[in-house]
Amino acid sequence: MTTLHSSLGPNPRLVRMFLIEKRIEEGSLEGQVKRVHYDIITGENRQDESYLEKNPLGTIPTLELDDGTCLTESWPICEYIEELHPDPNLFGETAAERAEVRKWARLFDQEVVVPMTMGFRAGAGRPMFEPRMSVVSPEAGAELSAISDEKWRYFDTVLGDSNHFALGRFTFADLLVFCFANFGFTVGWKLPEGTRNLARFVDHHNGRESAKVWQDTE
Ligand SMILES: N[C@@H](CCC(=O)N[C@@H](CS)C(=O)NCC(=O)O)C(=O)O
Repeated sequence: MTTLHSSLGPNPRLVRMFLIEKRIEEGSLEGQVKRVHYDIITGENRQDESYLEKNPLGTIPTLELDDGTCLTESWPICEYIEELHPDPNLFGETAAERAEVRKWARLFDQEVVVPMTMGFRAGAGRPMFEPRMSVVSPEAGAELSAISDEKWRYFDTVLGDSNHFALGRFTFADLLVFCFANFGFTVGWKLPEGTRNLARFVDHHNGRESAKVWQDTE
């Protein structure tokens, strides 16, 4: 059986939401995917030797296939799932559509996710992350958080009246943005002032069945 090594946090929750959108939720469809939980607050993911063999970086998630192959990095894991389960389509039907979805996902990943997560690790997340990795100074962290907020504003503008970043329908790009907004909410961040389109977008997608993963305690 395929195993999803999972935890708190936006990356495993992105994959979990993706599986649910594909209706491959744990326990359904003959239990296609089993979920194993790690406590990332205590750093269990970086202490468990058997997990480090699956993912030497120690980060979560990892998707372990039946034959023992371990896939890491949330976005490629989602693309792998899409290839095996093309319906409902979440990355685009044609090469041009996929380029459009990946464009928004890539922009968001680089422009928002990188400064937001680095800013978090240097600020509120410092006690958890400083023993695990290089973390920038609190001042640099505050600057990165401000840069990320500026980019959230850009995403608010490009979203406009729509609830979708690409193709006029729900795609991986929406899922990525939704997960990182929710990650922010869980660590006391708020949408930057004036980002009404994003507030409406989050509210809209909160209605999805898959969004319930954000109510879990694990
Ligand atoms: N680029 C990776 C990031 C994975 C990542 O940073 N996961 C977080 C949880 S959202 C984690 O493992 N945090 C605990 C740690 O780094 O020890 C991905 O896309 O999966």
